[in-house]
Amino acid sequence: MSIYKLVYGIPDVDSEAVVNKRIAVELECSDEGLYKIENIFEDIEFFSEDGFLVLKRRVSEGLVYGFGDKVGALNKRGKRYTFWNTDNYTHHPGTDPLYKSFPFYIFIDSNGIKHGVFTDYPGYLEIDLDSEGNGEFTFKIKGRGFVQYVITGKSIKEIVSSYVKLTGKNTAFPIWAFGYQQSRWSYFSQKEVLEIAKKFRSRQIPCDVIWLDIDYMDSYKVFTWNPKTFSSPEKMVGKLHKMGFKISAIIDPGVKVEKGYEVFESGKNKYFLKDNSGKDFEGAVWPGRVRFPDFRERKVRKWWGRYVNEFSKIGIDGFWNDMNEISVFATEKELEEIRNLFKNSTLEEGVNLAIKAGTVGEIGRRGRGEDIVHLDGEPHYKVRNVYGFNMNRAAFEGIKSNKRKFLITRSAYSGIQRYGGVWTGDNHSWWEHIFLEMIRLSSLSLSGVFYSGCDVGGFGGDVNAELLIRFMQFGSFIPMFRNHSAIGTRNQEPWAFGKKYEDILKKVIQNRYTLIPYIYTEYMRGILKNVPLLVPLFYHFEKDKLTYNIEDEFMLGSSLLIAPVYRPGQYYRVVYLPKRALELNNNKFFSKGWHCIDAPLEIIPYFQIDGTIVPRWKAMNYLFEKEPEFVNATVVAYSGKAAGYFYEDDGITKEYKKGKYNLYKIFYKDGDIYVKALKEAIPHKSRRWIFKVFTKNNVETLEKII
Ligand code: MIG
Repeated sequence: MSIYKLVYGIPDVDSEAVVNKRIAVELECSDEGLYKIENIFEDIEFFSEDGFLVLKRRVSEGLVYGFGDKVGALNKRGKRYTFWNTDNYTHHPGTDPLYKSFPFYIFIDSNGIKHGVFTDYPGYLEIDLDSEGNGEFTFKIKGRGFVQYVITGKSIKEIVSSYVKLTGKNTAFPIWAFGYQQSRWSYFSQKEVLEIAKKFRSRQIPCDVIWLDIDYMDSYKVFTWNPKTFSSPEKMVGKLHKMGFKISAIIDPGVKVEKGYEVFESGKNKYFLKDNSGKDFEGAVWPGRVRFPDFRERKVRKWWGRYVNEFSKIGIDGFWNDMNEISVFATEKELEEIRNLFKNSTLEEGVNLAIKAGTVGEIGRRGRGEDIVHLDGEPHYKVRNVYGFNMNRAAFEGIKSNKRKFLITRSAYSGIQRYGGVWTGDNHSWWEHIFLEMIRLSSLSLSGVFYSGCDVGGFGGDVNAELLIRFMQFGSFIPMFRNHSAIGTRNQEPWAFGKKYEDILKKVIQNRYTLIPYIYTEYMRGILKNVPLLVPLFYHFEKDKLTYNIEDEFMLGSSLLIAPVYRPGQYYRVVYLPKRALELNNNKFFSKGWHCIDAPLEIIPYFQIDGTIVPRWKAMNYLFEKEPEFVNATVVAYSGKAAGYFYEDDGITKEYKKGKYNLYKIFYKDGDIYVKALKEAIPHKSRRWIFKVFTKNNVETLEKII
């Protein structure tokens, strides 16, 4: 395993994605850029053209995975992607660019030899993965130079973990981040928020987190509360906490231009991005006229971080950083252009212009590279893709607490895992998006982000009962299980479609809660060992080449395989199993290979791989409601042997970093259960464990105090 650093041209901006610079071996590139690394690839051309630098590389046959949550197939070969963080609220399977930039991919050649390539450039970047079909990859940047890290390794696991070592370990989320979460744009008042909370408790539908979208603010001014609709936020938060909820509030980067508004006054002419004339750059977003903090500057992060910290003090438990691509609806200049265009136009032209007007802002355009200047003088096009990264970082660095932070961001760059997690942005209540999100979340994991989620139920458009159930079934097996939807769309809380569907959804959510000991164990072991939680099948079964193109199944941890239903009217699923496994709805064994599995509406097929033990407990209404008295564990031991893990810590502080946790390995062999404490650094509460053991011809129950 090695990491090589290649330098092309004269890189003059630092993305700060790489934290562990020493582990890379620097290799020299000749002037022509002709280069070879252990016969992996061959650089054939390197030239500059109209302000762009272009590198062409010959590659062998092979598959390509990664690139964060970019859309497209799991295997990205044959596509061309642009890295230019963009707010696209109507994205579909062909849309590019999107919110985030993770220019990291893993290459698997036809002999199974693997390597990873991380192109570290935070400005405008295009990567063409052989879209011409002539065996060439092209890397093109707007700028003077870039750095590339090439990671070799024996396995995909090794390459992912090296990449994470290079770009930084994942910061651990608190255990409640694995509970169910309810959001909507928006719950419009504290009254409505409390009503939603009460509904969860009275219906006994488990829920841990409630989210506040932009309407909690006063005129969308960041770090304020609407005095009418959220007149006593502290009381509201207190009540929610008493009921066992955590609260996560949205933060937008644009600061409203308003005389006397403190955030604006303290930031103006000092902390905001500039335009070409040296004045603060202005754009229009939700609050109207806004200016944007330059989060790349440490002093700006400190200034912003203090506000986040202050704001959190009434008990806000987490934040989501939105609109940080940055998304700008329009600038004065653009509005002026559009106005001119509309003058003297015919009706027909007007329609076309209106369509164009709709594209003012981020959608479909590559502008604003030239008209924004950063405080250190860098043009925006060289550093755009780390804007959201640094906004999330400002919150991470600013919140003073010994607790783990709960921060997610929509825009991100490689290395974001050090400061938080991500969600995939504005998907739709479309069947296609269940499928798409499986691929996006799997690819995010390969790109180093272990806590990720998508808007479950779909953000845009109206969901229907069947789609909501299938989306929620899928959502119950992803790291962040958050139902969220857009303003003006149909409500999609678990009770939104009446009793019959509510009952099904309640069970779906409860099933998630029964799995928390397993999910948390796998997540925390992954944090410690740089292993992602949700992964494509090939991550754990890379010797099985058939898994390389399976994109509608995934693994949650190393023991559970999930096969969501993602088309309407489908009451079965064709599933590929890379190993014998137990289907957990009907407790039936299936051998390695292809199977058709029953999936009536209330069932999502999911499997426990043979040879594993999965700890579970009884569902609860929220995570710290009560200490579970016993643990149920499923032992799948067709051939008489199985093993699994159980991890425990306080779930909320950073003490795990100092090794304050317990980790047990549990074995089943010769008809009995054995436990080995791999680490026991905190007091352990003994519990009754009830093991349900599935062997070839038998099911039995064993008990043990652990
Ligand atoms: O312009 O805050 O992706 O989750 O609900 C839309 C309102 C702004 C976009 C986010 C979405 C959020 C919405 N926001």
